[in-house]
Amino acid sequence: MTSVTSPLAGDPEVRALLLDELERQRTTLQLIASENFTSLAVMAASASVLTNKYSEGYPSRRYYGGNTVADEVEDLARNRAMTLFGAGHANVQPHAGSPANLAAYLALVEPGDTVLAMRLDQGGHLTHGSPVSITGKLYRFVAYGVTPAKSDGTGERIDLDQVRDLARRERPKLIVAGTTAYSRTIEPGPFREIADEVGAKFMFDMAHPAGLVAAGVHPSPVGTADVVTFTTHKTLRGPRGGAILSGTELARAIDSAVFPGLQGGPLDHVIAAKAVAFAEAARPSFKKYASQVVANASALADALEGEGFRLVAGGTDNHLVLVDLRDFDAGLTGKVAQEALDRAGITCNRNQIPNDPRPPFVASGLRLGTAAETTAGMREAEMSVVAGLLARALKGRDDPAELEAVREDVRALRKTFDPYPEGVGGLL
Ligand code: DSN
Repeated sequence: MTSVTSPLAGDPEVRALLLDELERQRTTLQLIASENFTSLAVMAASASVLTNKYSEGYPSRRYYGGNTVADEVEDLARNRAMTLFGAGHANVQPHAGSPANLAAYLALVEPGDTVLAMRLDQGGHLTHGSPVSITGKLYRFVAYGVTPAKSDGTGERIDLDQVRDLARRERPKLIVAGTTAYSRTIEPGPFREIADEVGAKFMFDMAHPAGLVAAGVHPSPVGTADVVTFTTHKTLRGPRGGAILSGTELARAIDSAVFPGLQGGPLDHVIAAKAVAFAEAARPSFKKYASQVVANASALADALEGEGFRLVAGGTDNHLVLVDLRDFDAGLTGKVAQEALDRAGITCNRNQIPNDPRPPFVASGLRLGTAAETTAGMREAEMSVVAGLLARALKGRDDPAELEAVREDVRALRKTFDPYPEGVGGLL
């Protein structure tokens, strides 16, 4: 890692910071449900010469010259996305998930229209109409949530009766499904039926399960929803970015909502990296990976329950687990837990649980995901070890020696499951 040929040799300050981050990712556990470790191929494409190019517009319809290669790259990415998900149209230009969602709204509804979506503290996303998001200011969002918790774990599921009742009463123009902190399968069919009954369009934000959908281990909303938005960097294991799928009938509306409606020039280097990721996700090895992500989340859930944690929705069907910390320790907040775990080398994020009595900045839950550590090679057996380390760190959160001891154990575990055993090639 001290190669004198590093392209960053002339900027030792930035290089040192990037090496520190590489070291952090290699020596601590990455359990943030929306993160992953990309392949070196994805990383190389996103660090490529296409960062120099301006290509406002779409392939064959650009506002700048010199776009022959950019056109081919974007066509490749679009075609690979369409093939991977079985969609009639793909737009791969959104810079991230939030602009992808905003572009979908721009294409499907008018400012002031009513939209039905899941509330943030119930597992939804900021761009599903939170009052602090531009989406909540532009449109009239009405929120649905989950059913009450039940002691047998069958509660805290998306409340489809509430979705139907609200849809009948509010007559939304658009119904949004999709979550950021929901550990169960989301069937698109019932949403479609409700949308059809009230004459609404249906959008599915599959940012979290996109990789699971690509691999066939989560039901696909493509073909059922009018528009499907997603990010490429979570379970899909691509570069940071967003994308939108639809049928051909909405292609023009979606494309003009992304550009010129919302964005200027696309990030062509990231589009190249998206193309790489779509091809990687089409391989048989990715199906195995995605199944293992789900199996690992389930093993992590079981082990955490064994450590005395209550799991929201009683467990998981996907890549994430939402832990309610209150049964483990009534006085332990998500914020304190996240900070203690950081000191122990376990990276995750605090999260509100449904009907959380604490505000979002404090929260009563932790959200944990298995996409990244599965990429690093961990299996069910390691998930039990991870749950034990997590419980130890939280019990010993006021004891710096115990936190350091956990950190050492994490480091040792990480040596066997290193996401970048050879470093990151010539990139640093
Ligand atoms: N960052 C995404 C997540 O963590 O789920 C939401 O924006």
